[in-house]
Amino acid sequence: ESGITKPKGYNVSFHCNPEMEKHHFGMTHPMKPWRLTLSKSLIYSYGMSFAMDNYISRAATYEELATFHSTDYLDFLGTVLPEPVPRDLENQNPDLKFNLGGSDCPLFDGLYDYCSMSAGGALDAARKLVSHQSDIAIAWGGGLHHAHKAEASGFCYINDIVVAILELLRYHPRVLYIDIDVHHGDGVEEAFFSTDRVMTVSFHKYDPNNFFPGTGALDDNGPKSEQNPGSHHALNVPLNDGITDEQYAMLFDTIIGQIVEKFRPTAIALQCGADSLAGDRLGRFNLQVQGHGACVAFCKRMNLPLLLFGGGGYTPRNVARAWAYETALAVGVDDKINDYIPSHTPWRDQFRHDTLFPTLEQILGEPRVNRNTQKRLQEMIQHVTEQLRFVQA
Ligand code: TV1
Ligand code: CA
Ligand code: ZN
Repeated sequence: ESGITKPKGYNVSFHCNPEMEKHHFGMTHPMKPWRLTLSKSLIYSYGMSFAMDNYISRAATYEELATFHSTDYLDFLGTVLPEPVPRDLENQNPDLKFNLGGSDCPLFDGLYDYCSMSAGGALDAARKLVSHQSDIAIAWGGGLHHAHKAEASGFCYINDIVVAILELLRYHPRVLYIDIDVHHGDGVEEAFFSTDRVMTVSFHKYDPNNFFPGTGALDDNGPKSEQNPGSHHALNVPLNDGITDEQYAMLFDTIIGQIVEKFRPTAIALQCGADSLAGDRLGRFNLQVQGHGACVAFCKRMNLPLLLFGGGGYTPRNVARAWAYETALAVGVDDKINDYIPSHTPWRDQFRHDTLFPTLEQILGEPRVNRNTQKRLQEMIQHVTEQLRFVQA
């Protein structure tokens, strides 16, 4: 009858900033920061705040952002103003500075604040892990994996993941970065191309001509050179449209299991982009909330400090379902979550049945034809196994 209580001897921290959620990329832009508000409402409605340490994160400082980003770029990001007259969306300005101001990465009011708050949440989460105050730290407002050192890309301006992993590396010898967003985690991969202390692995839709960002082929494993300690530490799992929960879980468990055995990470950073769910406005996969969450459950079972980031996710009701379910997995109440909904919750019965696990026809949109063959999946496992022969913890 009582709500969810804090598990003993095991801590989850939840980092968010309501100010971040108020920012707008523009009316038709797919990235909607209010999906964070929607996710948090669902999480709180289930009473999960009582099982976690909840923090309003601060904004990252200029110096913290400069651990990865160039000062030229940060200075420009801090001073550019939104265009007074909105440009035609298709009319891309041909000479964008730092790729800022186009349709993917528009300039909007409070842009610098939005970026520094996203990174602040990720950094706070990383610090809870390194100080052993949390076992799992959650920053759904982070996960902006495309940002480069001196360039915005794909809705991402500041790479909060890189900044947070740099913080983990001050105390951890080896960090495993996993990316289940439907897009390739190119910015994070590139940032750690030349180190053997971070292994990056991204699962994504791959079609070099028709799907952003077009990188992340199976044999893209970083700059190949004898002198580069980072070679073989960038892994990619390029997928086709329509992959199912079963196929994804088989790949994820096999590949991540092998990596953990060989690379022996001391911490895991998992980007949980929810655009890999079925029915996503930009995605192409058939993952259900259960299949997406199974990745979080697998990482949790590794029993290592775990940082969970958000990322993409463009059908807000599904983003909220996935991140609420994954918060429940982190806390350890997923198997009985409906029992915990506080009795005063309005519409309690509606949620109990199908909020987190809607039936197939309500869900997540038209399923796509599955274009992933078992043969191709086996080839990918084979390739990863070969790369791992070069990896020694
Ligand atoms: C404004 C309004 C911007 C409507 C952008 C979809 C829009 C997209 C819009 C869009 C859109 C992309 C490209 C093409 C590169 C461009 C958070 C040559 C309906 C992590 C970023 C995807 C994904 C960028 C981010 C991509 C993340 N797709 N409508 N833009 N140019 N950009 O293809 O990984 O989820 O689509
Ligand atoms: Ca990915
Ligand atoms: Zn994405």
